[in-house]
Amino acid sequence: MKLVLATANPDKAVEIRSIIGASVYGLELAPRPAEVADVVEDGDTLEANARLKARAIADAAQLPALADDTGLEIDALGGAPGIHAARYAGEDATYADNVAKVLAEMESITDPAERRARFRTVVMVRWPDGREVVAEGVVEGHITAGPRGDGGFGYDPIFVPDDTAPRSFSELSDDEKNAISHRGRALRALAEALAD
Ligand code: ITT
Repeated sequence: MKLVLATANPDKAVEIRSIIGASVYGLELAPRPAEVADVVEDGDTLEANARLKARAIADAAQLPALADDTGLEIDALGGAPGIHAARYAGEDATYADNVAKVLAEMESITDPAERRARFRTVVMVRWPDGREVVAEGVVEGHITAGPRGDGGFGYDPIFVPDDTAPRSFSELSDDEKNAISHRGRALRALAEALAD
C-alpha cells in the first residue's frame, strides 16, 4: 500500500512515519508533494480540517493521502486552544509563543486538578475518489506550571500525560511518547480499520 503524507509539519511527519511504519506491514509513505500550497484549515472540527488536508494532497498526488489534525483541549480555558493549537498566539506563532500564551493564561491556577487537558488527534486516509477511513486518539493529562524536558515539539514541554506522570511528553523517549500519545492511539486505530 502506498500513501502520501499530507502534513507540512516535519515534527509530526517523523512521528507518523515511526508509528504507522510499525503498525502497517509493507506500507510505503511518500512525502508531501512540495508544489502543493499550504492548505487553509478553516474547518470547525479536527475531522473537517483533516479532510481538507487529505483531500488537497490526494487530489494533487492522485494517490490516497494520510492526514492528521490535532488539538489541545484545556478545561480551564474552556477547551482552548482546541483546533486552533497551531496559531494560538497569532498567525506566525512559534511553538514557544504558544506555550508562553497558555502558561500566562493559566498562571493563577495552581492546583494540578484544575489544569486538566487532553490532546486529541483525528487521522484520515482519503482516496482521490472520496472514500475515507477515519480514526481518533486521545490522551488525558494536565498542564505543568512551566516547560519541562527537551524532547518532542509543540506543547510537549507543558503536557504531562496521566500514564507517565510526573514526566511531561518532552521528558519521554520518542518510543515512550508514541506508545501512549493521541497520535499513536489514532494511527494504531487507523491501521486496524485499514486492515478490516
Ligand atoms: P499540518 O496541518 O501541516 O499537519 P500543523 O502543525 O498545523 O501541521 P496540527 O494542526 O495537527 O498540525 O497541529 C496544531 C498544533 O498542535 C501544532 O502546530 C503543534 O503546536 C501542536 N501539536 C500537534 N501535535 C502535537 C504533539 O504531539 N505534541 C505537542 N504539540 C502538538
